[in-house]
Amino acid sequence: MKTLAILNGPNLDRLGKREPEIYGHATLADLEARLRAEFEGVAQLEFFQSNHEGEIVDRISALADAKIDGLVINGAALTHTSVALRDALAGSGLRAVEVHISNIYKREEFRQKSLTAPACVAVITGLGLEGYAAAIRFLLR
Ligand code: CA2
Repeated sequence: MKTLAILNGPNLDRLGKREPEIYGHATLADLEARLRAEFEGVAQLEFFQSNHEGEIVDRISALADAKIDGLVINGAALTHTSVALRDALAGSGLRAVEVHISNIYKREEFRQKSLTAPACVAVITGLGLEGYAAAIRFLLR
């Protein structure tokens, strides 16, 4: 069975608690439960969320050393700012799919640039939480 990691960046622990008009009503725990149910017996899923850039960088390094089969990453605001996150992804050798719940291209200009996308094989943006499942399906192919 393949092992995939799902990494979520800053403030995504607040999912479902504020701004439902942008991010919906489901919480991060709901997302994890949905994905575990959908991929039970198909993939081993490891979930990690942090509000701290360095912790996410450290986790990517550990996942690279563990040679997992792929990574789904919603870097949240770090997507638009973090060279460290981009370098961690690029140096990891992992197949990563970047996911955004909202369509970043319909939002403020500062969200329309992703520093991390060039270090990923694909970007899914605007499919809501379904984007995570779509990314996992792709990585399992
Ligand atoms: O659309 C996405 O998934 C984003 O990655 C979400 C980030 C944002 O900075 C990106 O531009 C796009 C924000 C995550 C914060 O999510 C919250 C959810 C509920 C309440 C507060 C924050």
